Amino acid sequence: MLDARPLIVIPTYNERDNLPSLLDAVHAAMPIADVLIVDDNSPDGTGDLADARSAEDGWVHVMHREGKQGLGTAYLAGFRWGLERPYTHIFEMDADFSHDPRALSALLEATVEADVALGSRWVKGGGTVGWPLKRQLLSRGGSLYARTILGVGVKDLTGGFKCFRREVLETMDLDGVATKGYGFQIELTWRALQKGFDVVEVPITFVDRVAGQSKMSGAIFREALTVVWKLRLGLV
Ligand SMILES: Nc1nc2c(ncn2[C@@H]2O[C@H](COP(=O)(O)OP(=O)(O)OP(=O)(O)O)[C@@H](O)[C@H]2O)c(=O)[nH]1
Ligand SMILES: [Mg+2]
Repeated sequence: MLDARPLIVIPTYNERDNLPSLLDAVHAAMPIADVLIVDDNSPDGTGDLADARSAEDGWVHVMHREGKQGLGTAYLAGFRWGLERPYTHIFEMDADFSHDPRALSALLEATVEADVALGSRWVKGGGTVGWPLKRQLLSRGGSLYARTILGVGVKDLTGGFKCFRREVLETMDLDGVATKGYGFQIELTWRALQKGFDVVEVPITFVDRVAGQSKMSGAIFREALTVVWKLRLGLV
């Protein structure tokens, strides 16, 4: 994909311990990509760290938002930023090394045949490292629940390591996306499928975060459970 100009959107909230080495690894894995960090005024100074890096490296861009507003709106803001510029592909990626930068190329390659490539834990060749059985079951069960209600074939609906061809995001009504947490991932994939885009799953090994703290909460989980029904019933 010599003519690709990818943008990797990375939302951050208190990822000071991960960000510098993550940026190194991302750039080593995909030197043709730009990175946009969307920081929600992290109390640990992640935003300042990102600014310093951006001043050094032209491929690093930073968007600052006033306070913690959720992963979903951070991505939407990042997508809009990317669509205002001539990027050909837009990636979603976490800052905590759960998403191995070495899988970026496989995701990009997969969009030669498809419109959206999803990093997937629950297809052959994929999996998790460092996750207790309980969390694995929760994730598998969550995807099975969503897949059954929505009637789609995607095995990992809650993953957040994705590559969209820009046309997909251009076509979707981003203003209509209301989900903030995990449900956001389900909603985006569902909307892409509804628009008739091809979605392919690429096996990834998801590694539990080593540094920093999780932002997973009961509220985020409950939102994901209800959004599936809202999508199915056409309420959003
Ligand atoms: N800008 C922004 N980023 C966020 C917000 N919430 C989470 N993030 C980032 O989104 C990514 C995913 O969040 P995580 O806390 O790793 O969520 P998770 O992967 O479900 O939880 P763990 O498995 O414990 O890591 C990370 O890069 C976070 O820093 C938010 O409200 N705003
Ligand atoms: Mg994480």
